[in-house]
Amino acid sequence: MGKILIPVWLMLLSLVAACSNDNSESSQSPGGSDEETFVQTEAAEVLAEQLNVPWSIAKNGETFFLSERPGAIVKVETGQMTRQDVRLNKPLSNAPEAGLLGFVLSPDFNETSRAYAYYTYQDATGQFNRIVELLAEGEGWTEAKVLLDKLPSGQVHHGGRLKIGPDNKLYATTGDASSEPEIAQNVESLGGKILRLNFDGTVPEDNPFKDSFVYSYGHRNPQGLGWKEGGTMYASEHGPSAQDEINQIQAGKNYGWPFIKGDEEREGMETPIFNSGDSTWAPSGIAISNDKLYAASLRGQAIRVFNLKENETNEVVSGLGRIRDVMIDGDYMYFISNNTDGRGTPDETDDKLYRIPLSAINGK
Ligand SMILES: [Ca+2]
Repeated sequence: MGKILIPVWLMLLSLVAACSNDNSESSQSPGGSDEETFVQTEAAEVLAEQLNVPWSIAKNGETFFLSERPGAIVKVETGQMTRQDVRLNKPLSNAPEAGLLGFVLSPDFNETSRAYAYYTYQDATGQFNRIVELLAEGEGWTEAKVLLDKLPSGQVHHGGRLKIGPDNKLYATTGDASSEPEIAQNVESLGGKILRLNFDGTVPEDNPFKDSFVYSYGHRNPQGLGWKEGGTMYASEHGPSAQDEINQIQAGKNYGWPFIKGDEEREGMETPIFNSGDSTWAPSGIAISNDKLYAASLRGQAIRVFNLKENETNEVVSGLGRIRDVMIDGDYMYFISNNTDGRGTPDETDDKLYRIPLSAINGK
């Protein structure tokens, strides 16, 4: 029906990539082929390549810091790429979807060299996620302090996104740890939640539940967080096999997992503002600008835009494989591919950090 600019051979490659995978982060051809598609992939410029399962993008001036799931930070500065060691106090888990995930620079990074990270570890006590403060020292990073430990972890669904809100608090997404989805409904558990922390690891006094890090609950595996101008918060979430979600997040609210999904409604629970229906986006990082929410899409192999005013969605970047994170700064959108995560079909230059002018993707 619509104008589809994806070359046929890329569509075929996507279909080939679909065959060996079976869960929500996995790789498949884009759904919703009857929708209008605006794809401006030709305008994307490569800023770094040969990244190893990159997970999140942080930027300070014109310097990028990219977390890699196996446990490194890649610094990209004036075209030079340095892979920096991260000295963590616990052994990283090598479970599927696990490892060094979220990474954000402290707002006072230039003075303090501080950053925050979210990682999955495995030791004699089990497998958990933790949120830590990292310090940049020379050409590496050291775990300086634990802010929050023993976040539930399982076979998959580790959550992992960190973002600093417009209120200058640290937010984190946690997954339902896959084996016990009902923990998402238990506000005493920190799994299946969006959490809100002070930078020193204490509970903000104005959190919705007294003495609790829980900001919202009933989440399955959220991996994207963002705020619209004016402060309205949004999150992306992986659905059970399709039915991926974009939610508007409000303090103290219940987002329904595992009781409702897709369009379903139940008293006391929030229905997503967008869901993928029978197709799968597998949305991870998000970025918001001018009432448009852009989501990195793994299985959807695209960046998908959600027009928050018009309540419409379509793909804006496609044909580069799995996309893990997206950020907007100034006139550009930056994003990282995720073809080396074991569920894609990488070439010898994958994965990559890309830059595309916002003017090239605001065609709709
Ligand atoms: Ca939900």
